[in-house]
Amino acid sequence: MFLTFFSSAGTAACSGADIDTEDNPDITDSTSDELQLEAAPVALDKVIPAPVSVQSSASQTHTITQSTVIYTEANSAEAARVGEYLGTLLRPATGYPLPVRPASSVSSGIVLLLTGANPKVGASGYELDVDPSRILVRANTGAGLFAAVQTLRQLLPVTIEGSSTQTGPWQVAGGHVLDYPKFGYRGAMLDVARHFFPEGTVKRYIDHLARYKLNYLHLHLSDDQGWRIQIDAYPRLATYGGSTQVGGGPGGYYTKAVYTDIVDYAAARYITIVPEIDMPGHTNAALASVAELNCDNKAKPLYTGTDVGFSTFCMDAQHRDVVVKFVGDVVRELAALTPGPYIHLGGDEASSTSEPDYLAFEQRVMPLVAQAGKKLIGWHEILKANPETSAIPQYWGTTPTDSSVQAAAKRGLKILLSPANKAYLDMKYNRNTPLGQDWAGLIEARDAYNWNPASYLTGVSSSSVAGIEAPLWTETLTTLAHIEYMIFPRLPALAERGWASANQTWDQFKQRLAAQGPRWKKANITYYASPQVPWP
Ligand code: TNX
Repeated sequence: MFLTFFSSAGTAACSGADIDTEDNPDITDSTSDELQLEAAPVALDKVIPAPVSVQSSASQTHTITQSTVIYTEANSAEAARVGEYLGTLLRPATGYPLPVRPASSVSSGIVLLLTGANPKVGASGYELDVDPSRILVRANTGAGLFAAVQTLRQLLPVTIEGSSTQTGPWQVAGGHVLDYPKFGYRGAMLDVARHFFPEGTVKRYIDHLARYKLNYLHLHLSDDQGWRIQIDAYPRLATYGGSTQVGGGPGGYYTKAVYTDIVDYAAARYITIVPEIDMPGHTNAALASVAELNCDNKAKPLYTGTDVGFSTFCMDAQHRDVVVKFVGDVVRELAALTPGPYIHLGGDEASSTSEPDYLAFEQRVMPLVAQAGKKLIGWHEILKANPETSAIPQYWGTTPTDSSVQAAAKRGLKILLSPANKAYLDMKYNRNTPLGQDWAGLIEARDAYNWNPASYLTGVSSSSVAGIEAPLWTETLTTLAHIEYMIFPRLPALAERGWASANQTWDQFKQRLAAQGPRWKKANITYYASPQVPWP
């Protein structure tokens, strides 16, 4: 099913094509094209994800100027931090000082308040009021203010994405927005195991998620090809198990300090990291690093191919306690690095683990997550082992009907939706896409948008859906440009599915999506210029 497409140097490729994005005209690298200034400000309903409700007041345009001040809720360090984040977004292109000060009045400037919001906005939403005298944001939480900031960013001209001073005017359309998310979990995954990506790439990925109001980043930290997180109890996991990747490149791993830095960077953007250690399959890197996890007590060789399903922890009578202790140690160290509520223990494609061993393994390791004070997420195969109702199975099938998922929902479990033929960001867009895979089908921009998470699964009601997550597996991806090419424009389509209440049509959405293209260009973000989208 899985072929090796690339060496990590991007040279070797099978299927006849040498695919290097540098030379591939199909991969739009950003250029410094002159971008045309739009005369009218961006309409309030033209943002992604679509807000819950919008009332425009055409005559009420607000202009941000040299003397604009960002006022934030007095006595709230958190509101001040969001104000500072907004200032950091707006200063480069405007060239304005945009100082951040405690709000005493709400009558001028950009005002971020943690009081007076319509209760409907809940813990993640916001209200935005724009008139000539001020831009007023009200929310109940920092997360709500932060979401409003992302809306505001999209309401400003494309040139706001510039990294040096651009010509204004910096106008924002007048009116009122009331906005809050449909689902609590809106995520993306990055596989840093098949290819390792350095801290800077992960942070940029986080910035991309933040733009579209996603609030979870699942990091796939281990697989057959690499173990990417320092674990003090077993240092060789990272130093040896992390020393290669698909294609044989040098791999890498995150020290605890670097990982914590990523967690903090995400938290400052209201994104929670969900760390995954995949098991009992997808474990060759661990089996290569810790000999006693193998039935013959011999460390496996490192693996740099792209097969799946060949590795397993040993669950025979002599090894099961060793294996369970190993998992417990790893989970404890991981939990200590994780302020968020979830630890993901994988559980997929364990085709080298016998059914009884799989059940015995899961029944012993699943409780370790609760013992470490966290909740379990696992690929939906864990449902075979009857996890407790606080566990979240992540559905990655390609059909809407799955009896184990239906039964789980009936028992009260919430399901996280990642149907591979809709939400997998590593699937090719079309037959000629130079990157990615096609085992779950081809996913064009429209396909990523055209489904409804609330009613997708047969026999599972909307109230049993935790949310959606868009996984990016990286067997074929080696650079930031590759990552961006695969996520843009599908990530915003999926983000809207996780956030928006109204089920807009593709024809409505594609117009808003088209308007993002010039922003990506201006921000030097690589994307796939899908022919389905009427780019300006
Ligand atoms: C299936 S989805 C996998 C991954 C691969 C991916 C490639 C899932 C839980 N397992 O191991 O990387 O397909 O698309």
